[in-house]
Amino acid sequence: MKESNQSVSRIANIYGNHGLLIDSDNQTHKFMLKNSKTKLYVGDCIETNEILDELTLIDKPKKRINVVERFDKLGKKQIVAANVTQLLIVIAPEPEPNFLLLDKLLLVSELMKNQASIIYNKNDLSHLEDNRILKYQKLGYKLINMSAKTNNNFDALNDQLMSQTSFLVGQSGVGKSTITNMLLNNQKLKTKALSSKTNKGRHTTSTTSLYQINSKSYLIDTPGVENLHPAIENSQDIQLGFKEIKMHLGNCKYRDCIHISEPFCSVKDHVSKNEIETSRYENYKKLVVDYKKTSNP
Ligand SMILES: Nc1nc2c(ncn2[C@@H]2O[C@H](COP(=O)(O)OP(=O)(O)OP(=O)(O)O)[C@@H](O)[C@H]2O)c(=O)[nH]1
Ligand SMILES: [Mg+2]
Ligand SMILES: [Zn+2]
Repeated sequence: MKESNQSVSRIANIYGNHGLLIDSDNQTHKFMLKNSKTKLYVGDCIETNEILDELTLIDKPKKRINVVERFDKLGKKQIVAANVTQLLIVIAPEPEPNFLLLDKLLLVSELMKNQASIIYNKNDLSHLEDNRILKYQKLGYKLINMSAKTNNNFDALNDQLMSQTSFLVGQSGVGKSTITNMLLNNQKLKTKALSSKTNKGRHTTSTTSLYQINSKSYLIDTPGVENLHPAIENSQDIQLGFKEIKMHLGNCKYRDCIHISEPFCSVKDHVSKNEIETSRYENYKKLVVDYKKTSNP
């Protein structure tokens, strides 16, 4: 038995009412919930007086700072992880980036008031020259240009992880688990080659797991999470996820302008002057239309 004075552990994974937790010394222990009705998520913080070698009984988690949500197969909201401080959105030359998904993930992050960075992985396959990607740097997002395969620029990634609970997201096959493996060195996770026929990634990671990188840094690897759910209350919230739109709010004629068909719209004005990228504005419109479809079926 290990005695520790009210130290905080984090939930690493959960299967029903049991799973693994990581204590403050990066040791993994089995736990079981005292009450199977208690809601517990990966990333939850637990105050533990004593950690037992065999099985630690858990009462309830500490108050969460936030949760990451997605839709399950039936379209129901589901919590994927808790207490995340940054989203690391992974893209790669292969599979071909989905920019609508990238903008949606940036929206998720902005609404969570998290910081977001973009990882361009697999730069061994293709140099980062794509203006569609480089433009995100101009918007103020950090862009980490790296290769998990050749270990290129891993220091930049390590710096970005310091004292954060980072949530790796992105299309299946971009290399999230490979990046996690590089960071962990020894704890090998499963990764699988892209399907050669379609070049699409296979869903190899099937559960969400938290890993400790060092005493203050944690990383959450998830299966391709294309159905992450932004915490939108109404369509007005979507503009808050686009920095270059947000900076013009309040300058349109109508206070509740959503910048689609209204006259005297400052946002549309900046789009027509090419001061707001058309592709970003088009994605903004798609997200508004999509949201309206799902909220008023
Ligand atoms: N050339 C190259 N291949 C890479 C790199 N990183 C990952 N891969 C390959 O890309 C494929 C998919 O990697 P994974 O790490 O399984 O991708 P993932 O994002 O975890 O995918 P899901 O778990 O399905 O969401 C594997 O064949 C990796 O070897 C890289 O930097 N360069
Ligand atoms: Mg994976
Ligand atoms: Zn407007």
